[in-house]
Order: sequence, then structure tokens, then C-alpha cells
Amino acid sequence: MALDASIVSSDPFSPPSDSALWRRDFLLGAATASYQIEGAVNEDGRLLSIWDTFSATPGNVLAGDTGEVACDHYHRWESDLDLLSTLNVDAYRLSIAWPRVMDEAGRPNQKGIDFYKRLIGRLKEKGLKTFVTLYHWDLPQYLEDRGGWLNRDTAYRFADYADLMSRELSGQVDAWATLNEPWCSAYLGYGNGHHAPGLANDRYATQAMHHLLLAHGTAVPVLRANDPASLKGIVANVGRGTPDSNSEADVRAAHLFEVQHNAWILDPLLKKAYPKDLFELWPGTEPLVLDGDMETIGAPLDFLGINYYFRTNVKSDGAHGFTEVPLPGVERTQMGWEIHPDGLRDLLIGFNKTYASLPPIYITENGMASDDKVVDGRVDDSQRISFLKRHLAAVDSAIKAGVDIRGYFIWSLLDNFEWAFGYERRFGVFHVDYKTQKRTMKRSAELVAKFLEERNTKATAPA
Ligand code: IFM
Repeated sequence: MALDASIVSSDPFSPPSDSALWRRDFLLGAATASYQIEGAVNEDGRLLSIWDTFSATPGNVLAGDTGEVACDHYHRWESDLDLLSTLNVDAYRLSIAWPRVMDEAGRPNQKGIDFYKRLIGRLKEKGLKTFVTLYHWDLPQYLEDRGGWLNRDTAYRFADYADLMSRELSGQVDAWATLNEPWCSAYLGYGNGHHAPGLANDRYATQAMHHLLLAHGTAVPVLRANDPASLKGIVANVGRGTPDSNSEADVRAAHLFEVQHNAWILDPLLKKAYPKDLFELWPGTEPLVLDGDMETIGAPLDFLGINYYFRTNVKSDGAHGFTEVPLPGVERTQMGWEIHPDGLRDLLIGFNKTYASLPPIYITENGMASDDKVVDGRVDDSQRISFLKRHLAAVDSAIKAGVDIRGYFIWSLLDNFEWAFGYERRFGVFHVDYKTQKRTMKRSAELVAKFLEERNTKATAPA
């Protein structure tokens, strides 16, 4: 795909000359996840995942959409990786589908494994850094049938899976993330039922979270042993909560919002303890924790992945919790999420102060959905261009404030299956026509490519 010659450096994407984004060692990449793009759910021995089951149940996903075909990436992976080259990015973040690579008895499924070997091999040939997430929500259904993340044994099965994949891909992966967004798996999956497996109970959510974090902590030493040269980390989605008023109750509500969204995950990982305030919010929901678990969970990390999307304005609910008060007149995305780049900067600076053992950070997801249309072969996604630019500026200002941030991944490379919202919400910098599977470079992608071309030329030019 050729770049449009009309894109000149006066285009509004280029960051200021003192921005860290010009540094060659600051990684700029794009991200995807297996269930959202692969399709081919019944091919080459792949087993059912909880999202196959959940999305096949009427009423769970908008318009009855499923990941059965998605972006057909399983068959189109080579040309999709070429899109990364067109984008000029340094890195690609992908996830492995657990039910594609391992059967119920824990035996490898070589055909599934070979798919990822080919894919990651090609990324290496292209000189791209590879960030691999082991669990981006597609739990094998047979494990859910035994209790899923409510069953402690799932954590040990996850370590087996991490063992298999890190032996198979040793030396090929630059960074392993154990889990993507355990908050979503635990809270949306087991706390409010919005995601697979669709259970709704706060006590389930805290227990599922504990087992997810235990899975992470059990897998980290396995990954270290099998693939010593790579980075090991985890990816957390974080939320900014701001108080609707200066009242003590509303300020407390905003604090509790951030405890529930951030400290619930980051405290056990970085302080080896759950935040006490979580159980003020959800009294009586303390998970069952065995001796040694918190040590396991708090194993040192090489990096922390941060996913950020929006801010939530809250007030006290008059009891122990918070309730959202949507702000009128603010800019929002197709998801209805408020665009608030300062929230990203403030959270990063706050984490740097709160956690003495904060590892280097990669922004592993940031981006927005818009109702993008192809008109005369082009997609003008001007709101996304401005969104990316403002969030990258927020990252740069956190770096200038002393936070060690090493890279940024756009969510997402392609429009894809947006979970309970199906295919309606478009997050990609490449548009996907789901009828024909045609990919069209959006204007945001053109500008990212142009900026990176310029950055690479500058970085390699003789002084
Ligand atoms: O599409 C998701 C992704 O799978 C996880 N992080 C948030 C994205 C947008 O909702």
C-alpha cells in the first residue's frame, strides 16, 4: 500500500521536536488480540473458548456478532503483517489463543503452535519487536466447565500453557505479558456478567482476580526459565476517576473508583497486598488466599503494560461506593467514552509516586472507536488523529515528569470484534470491510506512517 504523496510534514500529527517520541528507542507499535481478529474458530484443532460460547448465546453481543470469522486473520496474517510494515511501526503486540495450542489433556496442538511460529518468525524477519500476550480472554471452555477462574487449578493450567509456549517460542519473543486486563476478566466476566463467562457476583470477581493474579505469578518464573532473554510483565487497564464536587464524600468516591480499577490489580503486584478499601466498597468479598500466594503474585516484573482509554466522573452513592455522573458537553468517542488525555498523564505520574517498585512502563493500548466509513477509497478519521496526538503528548509529559515509559501501542491495527459490542465499534487504524475483508488505510495510519518515516530518517541521518 503506497503512502499518499500529499501527506506532508506540516500535517498535524508530528510531535514537537523535544518530544521523546522522536527517540529511536521509544517503541511505537500497534496491537491486536487473537479472538478479536483471527476467526477460524474450528480450524486445525482449535477448541472452544468461553467467547465462542458467550457470543453464541443470544443477547450477549450486539447484533448477535461472534468471532467466528472476525478479520479472517488466521488466513490473511501475511498481508496483515505487511500492513505493519506500511505503518512503519517498531513493534507488534499480539495474543495467543490458548484453545488453539493445547488440548484438554495438556497436549500441544502442533498446527496451532505452528501458526504462531510462522507469524512471529515473519515479524522477526521484518525486524519488528514482538510483544506476546498469553491470555487476552479466550479461556478454553473445558476449563470454564470446571469453574474457570473461580477454580484455583486454572492458575496451574495457565502455568502449563505458559511453559509450553515459552519453550516453543524461546528466543523469538521480545516481551511476554501473562495477562491482558485482569480487571476485565474478573469484573466484567465474573462481577457484572458483561463479558464471558457472564457471571455476576462481587465475591466471584474478587476470587477470580486472585486466581488470575496467581496464574500470572506462577507463570513468571516459568517464562524466565524457558526464555531468559525476553521481558516478562503483565498488562493492566487503568481508569481515572474524578470527583463530581469537592465534597469529602465525592472525593472519597473518586478514590474508591481508582481503588477498584487500579489498586485492586497494582497493589498485589507491586505491594503484595490487596487494598483494604476494596472491601469497604464490596464488604465481605475477601478472596480465599493461601500462604505464599501474595509472594508469588508479587514476583518482580520487567515491565508493566498500561492500557488507558477514558476518565469517569463520579459522586458518592450515599453508602460505601461511587456512582457515575456523566459530564455534559465533553468530547466522547463512538463508545461514549470521554476523551481525557490528562487522565493518562496524571495516572502515570501518580503510579510513579505510589509504587516504589514500579517497573518500566509500556502503554500497551490506547486508541478510540469511531464510526469510520470508506468514502472514495479513503477513511478520514480526524478525531482519532487528534486523539492519538493528544495522548502521545500526555505520555511525553509523564516522561518529562520522570516516569520511565518505553513505548506506546495503538489499539488497534485493524477494526475488529469489540467484545460485547461486536463489529459496530471501529478501533482500527486500518478499516476492515467485513463483507469483503478488504483493508483500507485510514488517514490516522497514513499520518503515523509518515511521522515514523520522518523519525527513522532523522534518527539514522549522520550528525
Ligand atoms: O478491544 C479492547 C481490548 O481487547 C482490550 N482493551 C480495550 C479494548 C477496547 O475496548
